[in-house]
Amino acid sequence: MVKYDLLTFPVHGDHTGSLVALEKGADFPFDIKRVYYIWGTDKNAVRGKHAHRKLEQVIVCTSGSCDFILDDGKERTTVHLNSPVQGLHIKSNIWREFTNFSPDCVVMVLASEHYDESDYIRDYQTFLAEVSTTKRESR
Ligand code: T46
Repeated sequence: MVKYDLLTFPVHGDHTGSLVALEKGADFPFDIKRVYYIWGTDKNAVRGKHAHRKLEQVIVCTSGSCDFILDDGKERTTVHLNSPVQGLHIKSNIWREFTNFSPDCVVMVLASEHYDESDYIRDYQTFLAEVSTTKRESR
């Protein structure tokens, strides 16, 4: 099974609308160092196609929907995101691709580290080699 968590955030709402607050602590798994968001993506575009050596992220589809394909080097699974109340927590060494964007899709990402291109593994064969080495070392 590919490891990931689907977090459900507490909602503060009343008849005027809803609000989710994300702070490190019980409801959130790490200190947030960076936030970015992605929108205006063509339905069939495929983004991502990389893994991270260290970075952890929580991914929230604040509007619309999209699919995240997660790959740990052995298996692949698809997670459909369509709620601003849910966050997909991905740790390091998971290859991700995301696609099937609805026209109103806005993906907000909360990241544990500042942007660092050297943390990216953008070549799939390099990813497979690195995850098999990491697994051997952690035995
Ligand atoms: C991830 C998925 C979910 C920056 O300058 N700063 C940033 O913080 C980020 C995230 C990107 N960039 C630049 C780098 C590229 O020139 O923005 C451009 C597009 O980035 P990228 O092709 O990596 O975008 P995605 O949508 O394929 O991937 C992004 C994140 O990079 C990645 O960490 O997990 O969203």
